[in-house]
Parts: sequence; C-alpha cells; structure tokens
Amino acid sequence: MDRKEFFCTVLCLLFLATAVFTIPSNAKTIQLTYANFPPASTFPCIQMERWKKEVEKRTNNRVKVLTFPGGTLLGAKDMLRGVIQGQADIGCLCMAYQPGVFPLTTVIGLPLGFKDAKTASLVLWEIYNKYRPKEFSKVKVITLFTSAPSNIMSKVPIRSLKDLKGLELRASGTASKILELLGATPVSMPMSETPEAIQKGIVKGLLSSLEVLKDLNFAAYCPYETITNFQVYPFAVVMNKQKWNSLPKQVKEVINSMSKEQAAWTGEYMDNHVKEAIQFARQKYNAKLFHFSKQDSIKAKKLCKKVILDWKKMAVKSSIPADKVLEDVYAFKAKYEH
Ligand code: 3IO
Repeated sequence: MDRKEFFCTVLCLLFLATAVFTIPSNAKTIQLTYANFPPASTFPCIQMERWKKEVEKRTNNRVKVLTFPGGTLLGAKDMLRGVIQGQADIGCLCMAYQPGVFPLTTVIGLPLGFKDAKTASLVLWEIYNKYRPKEFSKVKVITLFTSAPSNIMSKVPIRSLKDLKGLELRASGTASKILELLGATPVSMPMSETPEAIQKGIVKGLLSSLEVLKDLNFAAYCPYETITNFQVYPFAVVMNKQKWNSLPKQVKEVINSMSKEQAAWTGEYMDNHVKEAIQFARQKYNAKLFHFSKQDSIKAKKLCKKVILDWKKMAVKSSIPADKVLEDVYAFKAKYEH
C-alpha cells in the first residue's frame, strides 16, 4: 500500500478503536438518582455523598449517582411512595415520619437504652436482615442507620420533668409519644420543616440528636440542651425494585457488599459529629448542658415503658413475633456494644 492508503488505514483503525472503547462504555453508564429530604449539611446527606463516591469508585465509574438533597426531588413524607413509583431511583427516609408504615423495624426507635448511633445502626441492619419484614417488600433496601440518641434542645432551660410540662417541642414518631408521656406538648413534623418552626417560635425546641446544633445551626436558637438519650430515629435507604432488577450482577454485588458497612460508617460519623457539634454550640453560642436528677431519670424511664408495651400490642396485631424481635434486638445490642 502507498503512504496515503497507510494513513487511511491507521485513521480507520484509530476511529474503530475509539468507537469500541469509548462509545459502548459511555452507553453502558448507569445513572441512579438519589433523593434526600434534609439539607446537604446534615448526616443523611453526608452518608449519601459517601455512598455515591464509594459506589462510583467500586464500579469503576460504571455507575453514576446523581444526588438531590434538601427535598429537591422528593420530600420527607413522599420518599417511600416516590421511590416505589420511580420518581427517584433511590430515596432516604426516616421511619418515624410515617407512623404505622414500618411496624417491625421501628422497634429500634423504642427507648431501649442505645448509647450510640453505630450500635443502633448495626442492630437495625441485623434485625432487618434476619426478619426481612414485608414493610420493605416493594423496594430494595440499600442500607439502614439511625440518628444518635435524642436529647432536648430548647430556647428555655429544662432541668427537670417539671420544666417540661406543657412545653411545645418538635419531635416525630416514638419521640413524640415519649414527650407526651412526660407531660410535654409534642408537635410532630419532619426535620426538614423544623428550622422554620423554631425560627418562627411555633415550637420552643426539639427532641433529636445534637449534631443539628451545628448542621442546622439550631444552637443559635436553642442554647439549652438536656441530655436524656431517650431513643434513636431509624432511617432506611431504599431503591426502586425494577431499577434494582435491571442492574448488572457486578453492580448489585458492589451495592450489597456495602449495606452493613454503610450502616456502620454512618453511625460512626454521627457519633463523632455529635461531639463536634456540642463543642461548636458551647464555643459559638455558650450552650449549656443539663442532666435530669437521678429521681427524674428513673421516673422518665418508668413512664417511657408504655411505648414499649404499646409497640408490642401493635406488633402482635400485625403478626410480628414481638417478644422474639425484642429479644433479638437486646442480643444484637449486647453483641455490638463494647
Ligand atoms: C435527623 C433528620 C434529618 C437531618 C438530621 C437529623 N438528625 C437527626 C435526625 C433524626 C430525625 O429524623 C428527626 O426528625 O429528628
């Protein structure tokens, strides 16, 4: 062949090589949309970005995750339905926001004495894995985790149960029931609606984990924190079932291999971040921390027992082996507490 033919051939080969190596791999990129309800600064979104980064890395960028924090794709109470309907491929939801919808896994949100989010997150994962409850049968569960134990953040100091009487505090699910039993006036709403309620003075504070003092700047409004460690809020990250079924085997394996790891990572991130947020609130807003007296702590614990009994009654009605589930929760709790 002459020079011209030679260059033509080289060019053709180059073109073919480019086509073979780039076009098909681009075409095979799998995009997943991931919806989240609270602002990007908060822990459900921090764990979402970590998951995105790890999944993209571990699939060699075959999967691309598009994240939507702050309710930009789906709001707090639309999450499960939105994922089932395919408005988002993945969604992060808080089980406490839809009472009755997650009868088995809300066992983790009872006042059982969890001391940290890592333990509670791992126990939640184990319980889900063991029972595979039908409350998640319409979706694929990607991971599960919890907040750190809840404390009271308020505009007024709360040093005793007496100080709680009639006080409007924002909470959700089991946390709202606990406040009611202790004589406060719970106002239930998702975290995403809470900044406005606090700023407008609709509520005098909230019951949740303390990292929001920093992440949502609640320390500016609630400089009084009462350490109660009542309960944790359980969360689930779920995927549309059809989308899940359409994924290649290797991608499914990467995602499945990350479920428990992501639960532990998120719990650990949360536990460390709570400490940072308390420091932040103390330094920047001169926050004060209170504890109930021994008597009030015992009294609060006794009053809280009713929510455990109520859960049992509800669970039995839903054909859940309530005693066995609780027994397993306590056993896993003992295993993961150090
Ligand atoms: C929570 C929810 C969204 C963003 C940050 C958060 N920290 C603790 C929670 C727990 C929860 O769902 C709630 O509503 O208190």
